[in-house]
Amino acid sequence: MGANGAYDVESYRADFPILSTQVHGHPLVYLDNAASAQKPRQVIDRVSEVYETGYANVHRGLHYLSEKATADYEAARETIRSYINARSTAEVIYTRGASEAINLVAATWGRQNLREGDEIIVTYMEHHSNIVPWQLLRDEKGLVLKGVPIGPDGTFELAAFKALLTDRTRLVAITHVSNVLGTVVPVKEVIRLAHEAGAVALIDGCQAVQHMTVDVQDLDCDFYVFSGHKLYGPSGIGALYGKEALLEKMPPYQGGGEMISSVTLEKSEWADLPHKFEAGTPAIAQAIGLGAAIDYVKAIGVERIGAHERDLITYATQRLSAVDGLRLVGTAAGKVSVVSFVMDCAHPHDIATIVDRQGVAVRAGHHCAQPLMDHLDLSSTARASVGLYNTRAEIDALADSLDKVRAIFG
Ligand code: C6P
Repeated sequence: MGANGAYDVESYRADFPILSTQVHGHPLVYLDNAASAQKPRQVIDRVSEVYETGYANVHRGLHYLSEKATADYEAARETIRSYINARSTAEVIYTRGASEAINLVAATWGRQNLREGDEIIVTYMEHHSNIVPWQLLRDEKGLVLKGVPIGPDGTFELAAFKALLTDRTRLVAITHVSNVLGTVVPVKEVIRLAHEAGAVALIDGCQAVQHMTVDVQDLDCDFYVFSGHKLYGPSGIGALYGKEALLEKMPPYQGGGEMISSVTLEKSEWADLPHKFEAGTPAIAQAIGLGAAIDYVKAIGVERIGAHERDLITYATQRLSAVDGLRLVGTAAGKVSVVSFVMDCAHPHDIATIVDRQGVAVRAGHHCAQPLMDHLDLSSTARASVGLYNTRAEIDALADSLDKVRAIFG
């Protein structure tokens, strides 16, 4: 494996034990990577190694294992910092995932800084995780939540976004990549415009960090969130990036061990960043596993992964467009990683069930993006989403299995 030379998909596939399993008597074709990616041997082994030779609670013990676990856990934080180019590890908060990271910002920065009448801008293609926390806060504080409409092909229109910015806009909370449409939002420009309007910008990078280089300093975002499990790491771990100056002023999210510097019954004082936001025993092995996952992705090169996936998406777009009665949902220029579609002969749930019988895993439903479904006048879609190990032959297997759907329902 190396960052130079040909993209050796077969050797990467060999790193993922699950890819050699069979489903319903067929080789597994895993095309549900946007929901959660599979794990390479390097991550599985690293997590096992932690439990077998290096596990104890972190930041608490003076014994060898606690010191080792703490060093490995903090080394993984440095790996995340370097991956997204944060200035300092003080700006990298471990969370359970993107959802918790957004809830953290809503409950701390949002509760502290937003007042009645203040406006938050999201888009119609947000995941529920980047809508519901703001609705909860809106209802508590009397805020206004506005949604940027999306073009019929899934394009993010900057003009529509600009039209919603006002002098009451305090927060712009926008996905980097849509989990349903694959649309890539020009977040750098969105952030610049948000700042120009005096607003803070939060970017949901759940569907971006595994497909493209993310440089939070270059983007100049105030907050950036992602989950480890879509980045080939364990579930139960993710990260919140926040600018240090903002994090410093924010109150803690949860109270408990680890997030304090001193406690009396009268009052408590908070630990320094990033620990102020990390109450309780954290997901230790998962964090170290996420570090291993990032090392794995970096060794291949995220830009090379992205190029491989773009080729697959172009190919899938061609193959699926040729399936009789199939309509693609989301065809914005420059889209990445997912292909959503509907068929005139079958409900998406039926599609997912039939293709599963051929060993092909896709997701069907509203994909936790109901406002988008309403916006596009759909109840659900089927969605194939690719990862670093998928192949054109697997896209062929999907297309062939869709012919079976047509044969059964058409
Ligand atoms: N989308 C999908 O199948 P969590 O569950 O916290 O790890 O991630 C939530 C989340 C937030 N933002 C975006 C853009 C997402 O895609 C997701 C998760 C999965 O599309 C599961 S619903």
